[in-house]
Amino acid sequence: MATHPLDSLSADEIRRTSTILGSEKNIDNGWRYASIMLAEPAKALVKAWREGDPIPRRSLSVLWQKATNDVYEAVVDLVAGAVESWTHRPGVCPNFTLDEYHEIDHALRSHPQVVAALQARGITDLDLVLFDTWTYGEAVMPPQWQDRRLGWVDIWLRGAHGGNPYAHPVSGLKVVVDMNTEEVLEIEDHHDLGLPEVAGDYIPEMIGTEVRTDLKPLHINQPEGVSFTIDGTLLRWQNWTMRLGFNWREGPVIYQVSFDDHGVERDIAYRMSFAEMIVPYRDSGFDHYRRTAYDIGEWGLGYMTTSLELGCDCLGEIRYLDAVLPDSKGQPWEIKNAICLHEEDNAVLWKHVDEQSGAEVRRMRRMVVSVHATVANYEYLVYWRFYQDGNIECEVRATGIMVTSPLPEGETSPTGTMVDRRTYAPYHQHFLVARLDLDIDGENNSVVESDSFAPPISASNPMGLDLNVRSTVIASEAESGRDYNWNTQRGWKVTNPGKLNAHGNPVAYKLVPSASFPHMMDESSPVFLRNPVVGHQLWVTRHDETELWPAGEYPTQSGAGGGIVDWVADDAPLVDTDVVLWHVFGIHHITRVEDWPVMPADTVAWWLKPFGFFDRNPSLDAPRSAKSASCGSPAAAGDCCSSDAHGH
Ligand SMILES: [Cu+2]
Repeated sequence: MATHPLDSLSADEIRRTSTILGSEKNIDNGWRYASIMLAEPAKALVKAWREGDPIPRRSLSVLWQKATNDVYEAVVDLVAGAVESWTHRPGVCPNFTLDEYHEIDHALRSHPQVVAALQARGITDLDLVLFDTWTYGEAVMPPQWQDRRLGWVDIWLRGAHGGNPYAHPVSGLKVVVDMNTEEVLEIEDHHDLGLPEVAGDYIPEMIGTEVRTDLKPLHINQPEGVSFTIDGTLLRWQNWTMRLGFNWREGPVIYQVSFDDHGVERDIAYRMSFAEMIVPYRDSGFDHYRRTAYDIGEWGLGYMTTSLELGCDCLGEIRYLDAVLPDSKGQPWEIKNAICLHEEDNAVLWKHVDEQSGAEVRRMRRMVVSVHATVANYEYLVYWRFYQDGNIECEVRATGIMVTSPLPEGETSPTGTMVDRRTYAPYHQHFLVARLDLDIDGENNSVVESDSFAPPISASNPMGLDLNVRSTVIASEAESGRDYNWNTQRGWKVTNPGKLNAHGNPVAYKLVPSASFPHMMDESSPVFLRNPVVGHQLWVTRHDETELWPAGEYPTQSGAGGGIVDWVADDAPLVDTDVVLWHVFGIHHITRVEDWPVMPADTVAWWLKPFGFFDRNPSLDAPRSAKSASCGSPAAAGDCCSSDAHGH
């Protein structure tokens, strides 16, 4: 039973949705569900909702008829038990589903022509073969099949049973399939560069690596329990309160984030999530030219989320939340331990050592909300972290196995790094788009770009020492595509012009972008035209319930345009209004040999930091460490530090 309008759909609600649609719309086995998720009530309704009020419950389904490829969106009122809307969406292609992925694998395994093509290359043990279905962008779809639900299938070969499934690319061989009929439309046999003898395995037992035995156990215990509470989906920790959701597309969604500022509950964000991920491979070769994965819109970060294991994925006193998602028949399935909640020690929060008062030091603790997603060869580890000083950090780690390709003996590639014998890993980029619906002390916010600069030497600045900050209001959507500027250490503040802090300045949170990179694409190229959102590192839009997917609502098989560029076209004013930030960040992956055969996690992060939101350091209430009776004593300070009267 839902206890709040933002609670994600339960297994019962997913089942009820497909039951109602089944009877009202005759949905049978000729149909598939791409998704069923909570149809979120409008923000104003959620904010006005009080405990005890009726809870609106609606689901949003996307489903299609396999025989005709016709796509429908259905809103089901779960309280009334009736279909509320049923909308035909011509010309769009819904996300691919896990069920289809497995069915295509099954079909190709026994397809005579596919088996023969593999045999021609000396591949006879089908148990070693992995069929990896990808979706297309419209620009690279074969023209005769533009109206189909079309998959192209990469083929990989393990070196041994149980070995790395992505060890050996079967290069030059792709299968084009109709996802609805499971029909093989074409076997593209472009070239055969053989199977170089690569060292592609990484499991110690398989490769005889001697694993070190001198790593001592590291235990993280909280004998008195954790400092946070989880009540349904409501998480409280120290001064923070937030609500957690989960859906097939975005994975975790963090709602209604607020901070208790000396008894006053102050809003910071209404909704934060990852809205899209775009991974173009920057290599025009036959093996790679179709690779532009939209892992969120095409496949779903939620669908790709994997169960976490205590002691392996997460260390310490962990609380897990399970996730419930629909399969392609509209039936619920569960991801056990999908979201990990725990506290972490993170060294020192603040400290000063003084001759008279001694050392005053606080340990930094952070509340972490994390998920892991396995998207075919890659894993993405997502960490939302909340700190005692009001900071929010969003970190993403990429690990897993890189896509590789063989080359003729003696050749190298200008678009990749040699990582093994006759084998290179193409350069690629992982763009992520975070959707940040911030509400800084309410909805009337403005966004200010902040640049540092050095004014010229003048009478008032004779030594040229001065450093100033210039603030530029992003006044309307048309001017909202903004780039990071290293030369000015640019950041973006979301301010509330109607709410001043004790020092007379509008309260604000600052987006500190430290994981940004330029797109480096020709702006006339299909890859850029299909996802112009990567053209800038920040976009700002006026809040609109319907604007959720910045690279298009249906990016699968999409062409040019859609999403953010359409939304900013009306140039809505952005001053003193409800704003949404879209932050583009990620990993510019110039592949390394050390990333092979399994990639050590590459880590990027950005921050939301209070900037005059509080009147001073909000973490003065952080307690001293329990065991640190000696930490604060002047004697202890005198022992270890000589008196130093100079400030630095
Ligand atoms: Cu990468």
